Amino acid sequence: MSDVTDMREYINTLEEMGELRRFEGADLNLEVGALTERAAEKEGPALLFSKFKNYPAGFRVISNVFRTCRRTGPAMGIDPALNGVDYLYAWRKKLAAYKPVPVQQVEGGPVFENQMAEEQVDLYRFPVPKWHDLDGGPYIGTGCGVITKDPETGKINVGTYRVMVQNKNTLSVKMNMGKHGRLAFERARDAGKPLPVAITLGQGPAVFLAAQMPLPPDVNEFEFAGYLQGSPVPVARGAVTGLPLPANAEIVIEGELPAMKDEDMPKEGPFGEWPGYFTEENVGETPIMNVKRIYYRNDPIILGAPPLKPPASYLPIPLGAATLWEQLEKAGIPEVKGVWGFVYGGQPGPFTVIAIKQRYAGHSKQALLVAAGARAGAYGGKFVVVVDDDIDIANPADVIWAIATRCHVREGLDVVKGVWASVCEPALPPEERSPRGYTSDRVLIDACRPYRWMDQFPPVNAFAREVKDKIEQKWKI
Ligand SMILES: Cc1cc2nc3c(=O)[nH]c(=O)nc-3n(C[C@H](O)[C@H](O)[C@H](O)COP(=O)(O)O)c2cc1C
Ligand SMILES: [Mn+2]
Repeated sequence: MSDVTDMREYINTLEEMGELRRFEGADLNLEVGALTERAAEKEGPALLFSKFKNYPAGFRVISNVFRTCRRTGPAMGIDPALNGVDYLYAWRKKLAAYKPVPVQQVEGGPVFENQMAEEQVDLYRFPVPKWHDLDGGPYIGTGCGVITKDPETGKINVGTYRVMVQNKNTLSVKMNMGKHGRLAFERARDAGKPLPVAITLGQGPAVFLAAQMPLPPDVNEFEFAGYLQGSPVPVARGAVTGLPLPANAEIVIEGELPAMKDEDMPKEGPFGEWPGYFTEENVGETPIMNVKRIYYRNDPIILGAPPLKPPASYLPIPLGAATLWEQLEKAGIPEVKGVWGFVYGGQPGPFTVIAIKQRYAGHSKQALLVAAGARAGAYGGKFVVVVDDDIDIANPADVIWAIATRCHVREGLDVVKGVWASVCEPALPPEERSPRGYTSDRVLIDACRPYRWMDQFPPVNAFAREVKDKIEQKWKI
């Protein structure tokens, strides 16, 4: 298998695996977004689009790239034969063993094959699909990485924030409150200065995966991407910003975020977001970027990773559940056998499931309480379910069966009020939305067999899987 350190090597790998479908002449307005959604629903191949009407034939868009473990594995150094909770476990182990792989400083590189400077800058020269039918503008940045340097700490950050074209040389960059790029912007603004920024729009797959992960502030996402791909990310110094630009990227934009007050920030959105709804158009929330220069490879490829209505997603599994799993163990919850989410973005999301092997009375409630409050479980959480370890937590039918049959409702349900919420929480009443942030409530569901009389709980009326596998082998049904 070839290396996967840039988008083109990755495309070759996908092609060798029979995991890529090419389309020529698809309509950017109607077809690309719908095909991406349908392919994600079917867990179909990655889609590579070219020959858009009114654009140079070689300008391309790729989407539905990370939808399966088989395709995401080679991009993050995980065995692509693994699936479900086994893949998540391997990922959790890899995450825990993280060692930074410093970037490789280079001069020049493929991304510098073409450029537009100052008044030549024209973002409309790149094909951008309408990802969801009610999107408020062309979202050029979905599978992107926004590169900033914190003016106080000097730390480089790469984050995926949605990026909308405002006009030919202005973008909106929706870095939400508390995100690392936003903190850098606010610190620069406090000092009355613009924040230099660069955005990569198509890059090695590991750079995107690192950019969209909720990593701690001291982790440099380029170094994390180097760890994922097993080799340093080559970066060149940006002429306009001095920032490290991935030299083998497809397109990199350089410019600055002016020190604009919130109330002056222009309209952005709506946009179809990961919980499966459009977020409203917002005014006065989203910083803008004045674009000074665009670099791009010959026949550049934009990586599209639009959020989709669940269970479709831009990711194969809830990778963020690995972080919650780690946090549960760090908080001292023993015998956690797996963590999952059914509605997820970078975090396990509003329907989180934990499997434990019960060891003592109160063990399951303790797991619920920690999951509802731990950083990775709190943000965007809503329902937290704990089940015994015979339940297949990646299978919603099995989880519902456990809730339906094992939860003793009077003892097993709790509501916790006023927990840290995501801006994407659709059910938050308008009067509870505040510029100072939001909170929402959590439902804790104990769907484990009640510990104190567990030995009297009726046995499950199904043969063990191994027994069935063996007999099936013999009789071939
Ligand atoms: C397609 C996509 C779009 C995203 N859009 C946003 C966004 O608009 N604003 C935001 O704050 N986070 C967004 N995220 C989530 C961030 O990438 C994620 O929280 C990441 O950890 C942020 O990096 P940071 O922790 O370095 O700030 C998006 C993620 C993906 C994959
Ligand atoms: Mn970060």
